[in-house]
Amino acid sequence: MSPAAAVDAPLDLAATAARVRQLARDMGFQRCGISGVELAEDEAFLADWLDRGLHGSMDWMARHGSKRARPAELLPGTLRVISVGLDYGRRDDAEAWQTLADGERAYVARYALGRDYHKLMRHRLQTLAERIAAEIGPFGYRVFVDSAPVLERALARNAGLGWIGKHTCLIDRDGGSWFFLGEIYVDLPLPVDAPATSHCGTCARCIDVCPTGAIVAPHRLDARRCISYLTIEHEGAIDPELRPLIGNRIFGCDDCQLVCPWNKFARRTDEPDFRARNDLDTATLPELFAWSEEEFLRRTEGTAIRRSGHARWLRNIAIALGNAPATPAVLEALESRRDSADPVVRDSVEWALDRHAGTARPR
Ligand code: B12
Ligand code: SF4
Repeated sequence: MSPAAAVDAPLDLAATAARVRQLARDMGFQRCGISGVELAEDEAFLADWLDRGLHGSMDWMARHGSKRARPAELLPGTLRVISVGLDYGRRDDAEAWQTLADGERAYVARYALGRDYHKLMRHRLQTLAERIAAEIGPFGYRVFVDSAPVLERALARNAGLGWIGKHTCLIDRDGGSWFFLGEIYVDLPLPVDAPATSHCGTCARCIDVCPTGAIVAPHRLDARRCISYLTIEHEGAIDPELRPLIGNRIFGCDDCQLVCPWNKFARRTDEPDFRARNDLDTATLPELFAWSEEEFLRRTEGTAIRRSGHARWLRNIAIALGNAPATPAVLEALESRRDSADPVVRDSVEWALDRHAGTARPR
């Protein structure tokens, strides 16, 4: 990182911070705040989480040592972090619950229905940083959107964007938790915001609703049980004991956020890129199970779903079909993939058919 450039007059840091917030709003970010780089308590929590193995097979969470909790180790010279939040809320909770209750339909997490947020946000953050530089002169910075070892929620909490709820998502009292996070690490000693304080109180709805009991204590998530991890991050077969609990969630999970009372205050995004593609908010399991690999790649281009690949997509849908009512369409869909070339898909299909055996399928 190059040092902050010398400018003719000394930089008015308070005015710069105010401009940063204004420019962030102009770029479409609903939230913006500034924090320092001190994360010692969070670092200890992260180390404990990793020691307990709660990250499962996400080895990349452990790989970067202390960099994740020490911004200046990731980018030398970093003094402050500008955190931004971008809404993806849809205000369709009733429809989401209806989908979850309809075993033949597929539930895709709200965040993944539209375009992948990573590129969109990174591009906007880069433009934001360039605009700041155009106004104050060159300075050292780098933008991140879940692209490097960054403790995004802790930084955003310290920047006043919200508090870390018992489900571990960041919640803003004015807008709930349906928003993505991104950051700009900067070498400017900008004035910092006050951290947000917690407003969860005694509410434990997220812990109680979690289908797999993944929130093992307030603020402690066992990723190995989380449906989001199982359907998106986990490779290979899913633990048969957890399969029935997954229901029709084929990519990610939102239950802990859907029950959160603070999401009553969430706004509906008007971001066209976040509109559902391929009717993923209304699709049925047999429809999605019929996608060939070529169709999967074409239809999911530019979305977060594409990265996890066709085989995992089929594995997840096969499990959901095993949890669905044994209708002819469900059974036919499963039969159609009994000879899948992928052993994990085949295993999931057999498991699903076994579940239906005795109900409708003569075996
Ligand atoms: C790994 C990861 C996952 C994993 C693990 C989740 C987890 N809770 O860690 C899995 C795959 C399960 C996952 C799922 C989801 N994720 Co995710 N995920 C991440 C990622 C890459 C890292 C998170 C991390 O650092 N985990 C490490 C653990 C230790 O962190 P933690 O549990 O939050 O603990 C921290 C605090 O709670 C705190 N803490 C807790 N208790 C206490 C007590 C004290 C005293 C103190 C001081 C601190 C403290 O210490 C820790 C460090 O800050 C971030 C992006 C990023 N780079 O940060 C996105 C991110 C967190 N995910 C995001 C999203 C949207 C999701 C899902 C909603 C997607 C979905 N619908 O399926 C789910 C939500 C599940 C859930 N309940 O968390 C968003 C969250 C936005 C928000 N408003 O919070 C992020 C920030 C990505 C982004 N750029 O927007 N995710
Ligand atoms: S995302 Fe789903 S499985 Fe994961 S903690 Fe929340 S409710 Fe539980």
